[in-house]
Amino acid sequence: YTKKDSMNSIEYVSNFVKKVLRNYETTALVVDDSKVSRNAFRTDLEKLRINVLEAEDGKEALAIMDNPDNNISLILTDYNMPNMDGVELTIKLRQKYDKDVLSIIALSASEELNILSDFIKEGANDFISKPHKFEELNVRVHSNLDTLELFKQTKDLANKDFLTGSYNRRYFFESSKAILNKNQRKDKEVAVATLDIDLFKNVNDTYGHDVGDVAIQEIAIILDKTLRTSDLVARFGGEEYCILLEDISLEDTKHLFEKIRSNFENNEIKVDDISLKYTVSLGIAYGKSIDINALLKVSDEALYEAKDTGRNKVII
Ligand code: GH3
Ligand code: MG
Ligand code: MG
Ligand code: MG
Repeated sequence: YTKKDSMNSIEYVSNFVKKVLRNYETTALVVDDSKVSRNAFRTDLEKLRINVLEAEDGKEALAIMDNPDNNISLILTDYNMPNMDGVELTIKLRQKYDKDVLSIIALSASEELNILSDFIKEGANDFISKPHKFEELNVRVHSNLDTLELFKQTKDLANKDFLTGSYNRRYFFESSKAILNKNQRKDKEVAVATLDIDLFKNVNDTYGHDVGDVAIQEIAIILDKTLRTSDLVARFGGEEYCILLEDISLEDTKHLFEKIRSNFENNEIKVDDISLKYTVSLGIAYGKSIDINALLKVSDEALYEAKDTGRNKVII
């Protein structure tokens, strides 16, 4: 890491720490038929605190990639390997993983330099010549991880809401398509919920807009605690959230949203010396449908009924 003149030492240390933490969460896959070569890359990647998995050919590499638990964001691949060479592997990888989620670095001995243009043409991001120097590996790996991070930041800016960090309405509509398609194929029901804070204007009027903002942020926290990471949750506007659930029975849907409603009722938010409580109303649509707008219309009508009949309730 080189220190830029404009950076003070605290910024420098904090950037350094951020990179080390990022590397701890990064898993690289080294694909090479030579054990000696795999070891050489493993040793240096581990010096950078990056987790390393190994594959001795393209087929094994694809199998390791297929397991989402491995969560690989960086592949270093040799060219000459039995069964499937590195360029073929790159072609296969790019059919499934775009450059925003996976960086591919080609490894090549100098006599194979003509191979590099094939690698890049098929979607490799970068190359390192073999035998490698630690400093070259260091800078190329970090520049690739920086690019992946930039992609993630850009996607978050487009998909997430600034106040709460929750997904936004645009992302909800976009992601709901694949979920509804999948459940239509499986002939399964889905649940869509619209959640809205009760009498939220009172919170703003009594405590001010800043405290109101904290109350909205609390929705994200409570939903995060109660729902699965695979559930689609988005802030739709002001103090309104929408949720799309799959693989859930009608009974479990009722229980889950009743629990969420009571979690809000029993929750106390502390902002400085203010302590406040609020309730929410929920409208739920449950059934087989491929049309997100139709589902939202039903959940919205149920929400209005909940508001009309006293608030702090779930209508399904
Ligand atoms: P109801 O129980 O019928 O939902 O009553 P309500 O007062 O919650 O009514 P409504 O949903 O229409 O009010 C939403 C209020 O939320 C109005 C608006 O001032 C406020 N609001 C919208 N976005 C934000 C925000 O980002 N921050 C804060 N603090 N307030 C917001
Ligand atoms: Mg080889
Ligand atoms: Mg409201
Ligand atoms: Mg509202």
